[in-house]
Amino acid sequence: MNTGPTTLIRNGRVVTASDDFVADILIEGGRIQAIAKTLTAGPGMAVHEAAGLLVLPGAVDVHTHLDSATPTASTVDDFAAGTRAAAFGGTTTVVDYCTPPPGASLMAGLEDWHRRRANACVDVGAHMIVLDTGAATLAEMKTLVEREGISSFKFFMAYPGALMLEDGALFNAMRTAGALGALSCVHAENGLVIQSLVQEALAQGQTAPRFHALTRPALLEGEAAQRAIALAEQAGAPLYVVHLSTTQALQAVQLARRRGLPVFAETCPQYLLLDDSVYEAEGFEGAKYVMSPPIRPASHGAQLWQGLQAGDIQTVATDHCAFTYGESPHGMRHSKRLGLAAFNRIPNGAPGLETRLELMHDAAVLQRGLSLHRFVDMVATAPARLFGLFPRKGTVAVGSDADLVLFDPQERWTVRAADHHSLADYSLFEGRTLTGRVKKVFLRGQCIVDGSSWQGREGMGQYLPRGASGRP
Ligand code: DUC
Ligand code: ZN
Ligand code: ZN
Repeated sequence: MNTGPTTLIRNGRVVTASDDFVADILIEGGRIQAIAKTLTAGPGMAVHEAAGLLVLPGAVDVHTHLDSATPTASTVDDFAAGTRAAAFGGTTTVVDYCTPPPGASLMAGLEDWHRRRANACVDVGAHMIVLDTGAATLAEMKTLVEREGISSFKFFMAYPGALMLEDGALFNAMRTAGALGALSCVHAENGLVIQSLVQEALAQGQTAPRFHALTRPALLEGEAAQRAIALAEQAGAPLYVVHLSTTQALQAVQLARRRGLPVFAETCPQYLLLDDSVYEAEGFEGAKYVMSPPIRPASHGAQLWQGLQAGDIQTVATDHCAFTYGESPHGMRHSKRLGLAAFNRIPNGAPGLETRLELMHDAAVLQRGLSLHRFVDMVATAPARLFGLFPRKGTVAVGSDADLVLFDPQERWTVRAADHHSLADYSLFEGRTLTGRVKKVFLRGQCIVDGSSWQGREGMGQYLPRGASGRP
């Protein structure tokens, strides 16, 4: 039950995936109560003037890894730090990947995830990563969907011996997910061939960060995406390709969609806005960009923009999986320096939660002429719809949660990691000047960000049980 103050947001330009109008918004009990040309402020109401600002739905990031550990490394952002960073960037809903510890059941993994997410500052849901397809695991998938509101699963086609499902298991997992009305999310890279290339590179003494990218070629993402699509078609399951980064994978998705298959794709700002020259940086600097899939040659980014424009890529998420570059003050376990001796030991992942909305406004709307509607759709509405959160999240409508962003479309500013709230000590976009800035953020009617002032609270984020996923 939300008992937030009655609030009036006045004279803002409300932009959703389909509408654009100037109005007042009345918020009561954490929900949008009324939207009208003119609403009158009552006694004791908090009034926020939004003339000249866009009023956007709180953004929805459906790909994060907060407080997430592997045997050798842990992400530096826990739920408190990561979701505070999200809020400052206008993201009020996060769907995070729950990785069950090796040997643990999915339910045990979920319990542990709930313990870790308890200090979240924005609302959070979970996808479950499935590492085996024994009968007990398949039965747990059903419980997760029907009882716990977890309606999407991630399957890895990479990392043999650790996370990868071989094709038979992948097919079984997809069939189970599809029958439950859940969405199968795949990490599409051919893990076995990559393993060979990595071993070969290391044997030749090729240990620098750039070999991470060279041993994960684009072709192997395309092949895996194609295979995932074939297996999902055979399983009768909708499919969502996460962090899609290549022309080849995009073409596979486009072909499937033209055939009418329920295949969806997500990309991330780093694949749209950076190119593989980042790996030529001095010394160990390239480690900042070690993530999987890696940053690709520029021609791929150009194709991804076309895919977004054409609607073949539906969502832009971050894959926020933050490590520090330096060792202090958070310690070696959180640092890219774990891989100083060899690229395959560099923790995989990068920060991004705080900058997605502003980067995409600048790059998509101002630089490439995509509409404001399309921008809102890719960062908020489409992810909410695909992952069973709409219309509670992802739009501005009477009855929806009052998760709102007041956005100045004209303010110019420069990205600096030093100004960020993530505990990561670098940004992939350091020094980039953007136009458009988040000014105020409301979570269920409570103003949690006011300029540079934090007004939220750890633990105020609620768990979001989700409905059926995989329906656009
Ligand atoms: N895949 C992800 O989605 N995130 C981090 C690393 C990876 O391989
Ligand atoms: Zn992945
Ligand atoms: Zn990820």
